[in-house]
Amino acid sequence: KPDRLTIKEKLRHKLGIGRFEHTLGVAYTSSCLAMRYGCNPEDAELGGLLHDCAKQYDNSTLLKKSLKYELPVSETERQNPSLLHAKLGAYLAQHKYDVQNPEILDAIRYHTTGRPAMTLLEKIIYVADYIEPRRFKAPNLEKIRRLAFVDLDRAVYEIMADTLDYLKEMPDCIDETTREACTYYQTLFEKN
Ligand code: DGI
Ligand code: FE
Ligand code: FE
Ligand code: FE
Repeated sequence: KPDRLTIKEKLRHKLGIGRFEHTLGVAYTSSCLAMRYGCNPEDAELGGLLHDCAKQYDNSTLLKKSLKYELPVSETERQNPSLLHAKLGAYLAQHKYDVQNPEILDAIRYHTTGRPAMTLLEKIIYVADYIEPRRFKAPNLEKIRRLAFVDLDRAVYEIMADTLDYLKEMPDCIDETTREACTYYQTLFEKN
């Protein structure tokens, strides 16, 4: 089983101090949300710790490594390689940090775009990434921080809506999965 302290130690050196602090924030926030919603808090913490483990690479390195490990790279990802830190992160979590739980790997893989019908753990990491205490200057942060502990699906939806709103000036850079995810959660809340 991957050792959390060893992982933390590695990440502290790999990520800058700011990103490492963000990472710890996501790990602890994920663990809290897991307690609230009945998910395994250690899985959530591990997913949170590793969600940005590929975030330190620049665009050309992200692209190069993704191709080297034969990860599927869409046209949007080729144009916006920063998106790849999620997929590459899932790959590295499995092959360099020895995480084998597929649910944790998917939570890392989809933490940037989200996706339709996310699992509980996926939603937890996705939301924790947005609300962790070190995050500032995101729209509606206070409201979403509270909402996250009241209605997790609604929090996912609000984050997606704000993200899409932020990206609408550059529609070409919106990933298909981001779009599908947003449509899915929009429909979910229009029905209710
Ligand atoms: O890695 P973090 O900064 O902690 O957070 P993240 O992985 O959720 O990345 C957030 C950024 O990703 C945010 O600036 C919005 C952007 N993003 C989300 N969906 C898409 C996207 N960027 C592009 N180009 N396309 C998307 O579909
Ligand atoms: Fe990220
Ligand atoms: Fe995010
Ligand atoms: Fe993050």
